[in-house]
Amino acid sequence: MGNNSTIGEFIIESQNHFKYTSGELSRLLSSIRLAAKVVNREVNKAGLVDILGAEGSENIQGEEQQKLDVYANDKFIEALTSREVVCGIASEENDDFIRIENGDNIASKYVVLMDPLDGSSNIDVNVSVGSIFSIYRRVSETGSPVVLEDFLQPGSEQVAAGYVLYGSSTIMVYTTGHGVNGFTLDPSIGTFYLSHPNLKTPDNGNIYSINEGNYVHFPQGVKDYLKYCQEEKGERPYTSRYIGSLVSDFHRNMIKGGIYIYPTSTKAPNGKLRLLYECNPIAFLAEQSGAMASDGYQRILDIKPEELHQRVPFFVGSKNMVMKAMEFMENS
Ligand code: P6P
Repeated sequence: MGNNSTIGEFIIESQNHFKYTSGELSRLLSSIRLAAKVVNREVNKAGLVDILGAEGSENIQGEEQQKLDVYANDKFIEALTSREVVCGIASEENDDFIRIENGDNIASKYVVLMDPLDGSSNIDVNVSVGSIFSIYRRVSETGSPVVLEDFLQPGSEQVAAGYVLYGSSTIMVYTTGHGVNGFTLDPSIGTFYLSHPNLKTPDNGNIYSINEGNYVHFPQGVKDYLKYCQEEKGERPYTSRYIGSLVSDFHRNMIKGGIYIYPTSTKAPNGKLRLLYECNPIAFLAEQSGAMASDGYQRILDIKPEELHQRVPFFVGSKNMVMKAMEFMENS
């Protein structure tokens, strides 16, 4: 595909990567694209909420003003449901998974897991936030109501995964297992254009992203790795960049090289990030861009999930940096 192709053209073109495709995955990705535009519009005017009506009051459409993560959740569910392309959805915002059984949805073969607005607490201070999604084929019988097992698949079974980053510009980055491509929104016409074809993470980098405020609570291996990054070797070899928004930190590290770590700590014995709709989709993108994703000891995509909202420690980014961090974890 040439540059300036739209995401719509790209999705259709890529359809021939899949044998016997019914176009269902293309329609699914297109519904995510639509939801991304709707959420983008609200995120970009979030600062005006106090002028337009704070949460709990009515907005100019007479609808009750919602918290943006609830709004984003509703819009993604609405877009996915109306296109009749998914039979089940699991979301960070919902305790249990949702069966989608209206119309042809129940006959669909895909389930979607998502964090509709990760890092939403950053919105009040105008820091970038992101939506993260992960797509699987259901494992239970087509046409029957989805079951928990459909959502508890290892990340290696993902059919597609991606994120939307609402940053200085809005970009949708996704993979269907054939590399990673980024599409930047031209808000003046509401179209995503191919801006980052075939994204590759540099094998090495000099950026580490971690909340050093938790240093005293980190495992020894993480402390040792940070000291390795900070020790003087002539000029300072590394720099620390931590936005507090996983999608933003991951996106920068994918382009520039770097490592993001959210380890276990005494405050978060299993880490903070969720395996199913944060770590697995980001890990799929990482591996498809030539990077690595681990829980400090094993490949994230090999972990067999036990529950919907389970947390895992997360080391993701440039291959040689993740391997070095894993070395320190192994030897601590
Ligand atoms: P902390 C946002 O809440 C998030 O899930 C990630 O986007 C971000 O990297 C991390 O948590 C920040 O967590 O504990 O450092 O504030």
